[in-house]
Amino acid sequence: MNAKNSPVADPANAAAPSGMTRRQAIITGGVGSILAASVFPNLKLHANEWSSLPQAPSFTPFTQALPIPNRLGDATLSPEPGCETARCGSQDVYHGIAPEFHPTHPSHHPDWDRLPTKHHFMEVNHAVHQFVPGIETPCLAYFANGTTPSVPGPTFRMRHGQPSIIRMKNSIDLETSLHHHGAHSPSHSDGHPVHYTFHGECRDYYYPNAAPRHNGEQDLSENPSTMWYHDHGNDVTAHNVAHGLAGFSIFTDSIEEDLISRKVLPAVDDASGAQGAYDIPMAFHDTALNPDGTIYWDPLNHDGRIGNIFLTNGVAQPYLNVERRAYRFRFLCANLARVIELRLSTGQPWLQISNDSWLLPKAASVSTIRLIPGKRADVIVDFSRMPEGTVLYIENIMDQDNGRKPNGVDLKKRIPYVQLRVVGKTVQYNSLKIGAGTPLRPHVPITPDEIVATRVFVLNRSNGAWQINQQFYNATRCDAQIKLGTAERWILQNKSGGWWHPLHIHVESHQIQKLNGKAPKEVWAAKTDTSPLEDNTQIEMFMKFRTFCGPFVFHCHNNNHEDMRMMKQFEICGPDPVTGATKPPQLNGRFYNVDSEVCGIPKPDIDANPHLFS
Ligand SMILES: [Cu+2]
Repeated sequence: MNAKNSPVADPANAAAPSGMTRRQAIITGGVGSILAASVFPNLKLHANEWSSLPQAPSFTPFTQALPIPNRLGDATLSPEPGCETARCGSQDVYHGIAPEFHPTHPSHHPDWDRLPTKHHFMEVNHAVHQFVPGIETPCLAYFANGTTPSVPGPTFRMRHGQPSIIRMKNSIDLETSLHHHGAHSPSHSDGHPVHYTFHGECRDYYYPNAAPRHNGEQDLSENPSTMWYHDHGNDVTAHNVAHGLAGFSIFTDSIEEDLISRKVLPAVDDASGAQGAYDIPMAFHDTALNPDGTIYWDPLNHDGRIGNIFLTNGVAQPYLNVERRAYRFRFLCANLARVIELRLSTGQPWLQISNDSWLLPKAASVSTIRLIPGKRADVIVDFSRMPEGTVLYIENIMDQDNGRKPNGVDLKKRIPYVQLRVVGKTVQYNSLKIGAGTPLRPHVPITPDEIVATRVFVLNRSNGAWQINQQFYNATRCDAQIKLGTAERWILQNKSGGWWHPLHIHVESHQIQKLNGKAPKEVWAAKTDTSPLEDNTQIEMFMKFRTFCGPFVFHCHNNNHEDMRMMKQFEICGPDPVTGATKPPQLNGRFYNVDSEVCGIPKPDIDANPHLFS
């Protein structure tokens, strides 16, 4: 085992608030403990989270094959989405469906329905999974159509022009909200933290899978490639993600299909429709286990959870057999707080082809790839010149031992995450026609003359928790009212005293203009959805807000920081159909009430989220 094993410190014996033992707090888990922790924000129990972790169990790494999550299959949904008995408040689908689902809605464009809508079903429930070989660990998982649960969950497959509906049923005792990270989705379907479901409730997530419109035309430069989904429940995101609620979402369109047909990229699917053999998603996630095999979870840790077991697709340090040809790897950093910097153990550079959801304008050769929590990068790796029997590793060379920030790149502390074994005698030179500089997805820059507003957001720390502009997140407050169809300049400053914050903005990509006053490096210069707010960093970005009205959030993607209030809500406001003036923010349920009158949809169809806004 190559992981660093620290001395065991029994978390049950550490200090606890209000007479409660730490063990009681941990056993309580979930919402109860988080609320207890919120009452004592000044507790500083975790100056060094790493040293308080249970010792990692010993096992032999690279004995388990890298699992590839199954594709989320189609389902027959009954009742039909949007029908009488699938309305908000109904027994069947308590939260109904986005108003944009209805063809009479002003945002619903006819070309959304070019292909028939796909229906899917997933349930969140308890499961048991072997993160470490031989150790049965209780966790949470997404169950697809009654099949065996997997961690990560089943991979969404979506295509431009083909809407998808995922009916999500919550069968656990914490609230859940499904966030489709990097997607351009209606507010109702975006996984806003207060659009949650309780135990026994269903919500229909409607994804038009349409590109935003730019000057009236669909902007295909905005179509995504590699997204992911994860839980975003209010206050419990970190808990739910740490316990298994995350998965991949892979999107294709005509541009991507053209690249595949010209052999610039490998096929996404194999002949059976399963994940292609040369297109491999890899979700990296660090965890820690208690001696009894349960997931170590400290609800009082507001700094950011760091683990000492390194999972790829839910398995600690697996291996992957690769043929002597080129592969596409889709990397996802699904850690809560750990920043990783990936390199090949041979020192061979990566050919990076995407940043977050979007293919780059041109493929770029990079020696390492730094991924902050929430971030993705796709790469091409060519094994054709490696002899059969070669063994190499995807390794993390970023050292980090607490939730504050990494210590820096340290080759002496590198940790191999995945072992790659080159197999087969057939050499397939030039299996892909791609190299540094190969054009991929065209990029449409937002220009300064399009900007109608500038906003400044300052990230800061207060009483052991996290603020933006000296405010804790409040779901009933609109922090930015944005006019539909406009572009804005946002300036984000990290003044939180030496902490790093991966900053994720929902619903639209953002285009970094300056990072600490300088132009960003090539692979960051087009589109991104999660930006690195390192200590004392300032990022200036342009964003355009299109298609969907309603409330969305942006937040730190260190999920513990996010739950401890480093989040803000913005609302995209459309024109009043009578006066033409921009409607003021209505927030959550009330917004949909107003809009339902506009488009003629009966009010019971909409989501008033009565738990919070009765
Ligand atoms: Cu943060």
